[in-house]
Amino acid sequence: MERDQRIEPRDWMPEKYRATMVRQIAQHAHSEIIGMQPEGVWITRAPSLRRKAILLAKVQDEAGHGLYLYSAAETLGADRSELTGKLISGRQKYSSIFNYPTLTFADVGVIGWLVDGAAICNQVPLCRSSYGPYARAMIRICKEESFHQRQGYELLLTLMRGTRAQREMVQDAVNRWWWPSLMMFGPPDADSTHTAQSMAWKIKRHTNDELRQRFVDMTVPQAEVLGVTLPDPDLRWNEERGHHDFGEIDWSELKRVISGDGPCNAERVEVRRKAHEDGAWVREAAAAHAAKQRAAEQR
Ligand code: FAQ
Repeated sequence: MERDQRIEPRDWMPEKYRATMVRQIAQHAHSEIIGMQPEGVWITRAPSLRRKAILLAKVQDEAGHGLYLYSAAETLGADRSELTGKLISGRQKYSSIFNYPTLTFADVGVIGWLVDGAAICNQVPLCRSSYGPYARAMIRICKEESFHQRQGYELLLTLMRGTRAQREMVQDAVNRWWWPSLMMFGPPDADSTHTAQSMAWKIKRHTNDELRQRFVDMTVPQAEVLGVTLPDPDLRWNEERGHHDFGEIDWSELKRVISGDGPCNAERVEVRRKAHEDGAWVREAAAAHAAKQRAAEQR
């Protein structure tokens, strides 16, 4: 680790390193798959063909990221169906952010701007994560997330040039998504169970608080260009620190949402469970086809 070498699937690694990587990659994959839901429900209600095509492409990308990440977890010996089972039974987590509802089409723009913005901030350093397959997956994923972030910002710019009602819709969405976006980076460093070990193993390259600060600094000027107010009266530039100060995050809300009691947790998991069950025949058909192919090859 000290030599900053990449760990590859066949290399020796401490069992705890393997378990940590499976946990993080699985949580990340689950987040991508569950993360299709809040925006997915707007595909049929997109205001134009162009917006529908863009949103469809974005949600498909998220499915791709999820499958890509499950493959990375499989290189560590994890079993994909077991991981899905753990998600559905609540034994594995996914990002807190996807437990909030999308009330208007402006939410689609704000998810692109803030949620994908936070995801990029967190994931660009993960391109240098010590586990090879994960780090390489991050390169492609970050490129696509960057397109997602831009489409969200462009959507919001368009709405902000529209009517007063449209501008109010954007501001309302920003008000609802700002604090949950800051929570995406995880608990404060002092309360983070895994940061010290994951930093030592170079899985994580920055702490939760460092990345959260980077996100705030990056987002404030973007909010100014957009013409929206970030809902934090304590948000101001601190000349001495060279960073923005910001208000106290409601950590009890993050704890509640992570432990399953957010506004949409039950619905998100239920939709996933039903999709998995409805897809059983596809998995059975694929397995039967593969068995037939194998039998034909042996003849
Ligand atoms: N939500 O000790 P730490 C996306 C858990 S982006 C839920 O600090 P760690 C793209 C944590 O797992 C979102 N749980 O943990 C997209 C641990 O629980 P455990 C996904 C959280 O791992 C955009 C406990 O709290 N991105 O999907 C959260 O060192 C738009 C203690 O925390 C990734 O997963 C949370 N916010 O740091 C898709 C990035 N925060 O397992 C669709 C990769 C913490 O002990 C639409 N992951 N927890 O029971 C990471 O970088 C890290 O895992 C952190 C957490 C930074 C998330």
